[in-house]
Amino acid sequence: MKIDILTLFPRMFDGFLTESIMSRAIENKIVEINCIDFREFSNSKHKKVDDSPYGGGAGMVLGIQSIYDALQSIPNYQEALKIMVTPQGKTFKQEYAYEYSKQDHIIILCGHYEGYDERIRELFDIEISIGDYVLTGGELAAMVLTDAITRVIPNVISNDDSHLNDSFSNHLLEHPHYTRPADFMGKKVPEVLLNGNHKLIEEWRMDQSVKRTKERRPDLYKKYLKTIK
Ligand code: 6GU
Repeated sequence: MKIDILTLFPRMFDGFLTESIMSRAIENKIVEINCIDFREFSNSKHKKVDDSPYGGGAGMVLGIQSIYDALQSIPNYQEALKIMVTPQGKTFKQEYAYEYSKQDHIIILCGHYEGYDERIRELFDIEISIGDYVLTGGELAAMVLTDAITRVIPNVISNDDSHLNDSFSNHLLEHPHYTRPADFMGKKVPEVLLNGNHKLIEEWRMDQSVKRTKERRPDLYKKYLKTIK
């Protein structure tokens, strides 16, 4: 899979792309990720990408020209799934991560400034937000999408398909986990995990998952109940 990220701040992605699971997925050629600084495509003398809004008002508006030209420079951009990240988009969820992970090519546009020229929207297939809060720019949102999509591509996480039991994949939060020591300054690991009875352990884990979900995420719990009826 190839992911092209259109951004004015490509260096924000340096750490993200050079550490941990992302860097391994890139090294193993499972994903190829390019950050494209669309300022370089600006026609204006000073590489301006924004301008004041028609009709007046405060702030600046990201113009269409540099983004249009940057998009055109990407081979086969017509075939790619083109995502614009914006707080006005549909809220991203795990389900979309799975769906988008099946694509061969994704292009993500990160915005900044007050807003985009409305005509930019027409160049993209979907608009995605990562939640109900406002970020200074779309870069973190693009990283969130890239990370969530990449990790569910087969062979990215080594003990493969471990993500199939992730929270949200089955509408349940994960059960608690423990590792050594069994007793840390009097804080003990639940007895059931120490006795090696795998059937009991599975039952306990499922129980904990359901209990946690009910307490912490009643919205998810409702969805879960529907799956078992
Ligand atoms: Cl995609 N962009 C910005 N600037 N803020 C956000 C967001 C995106 N998603 C949630 N907040």
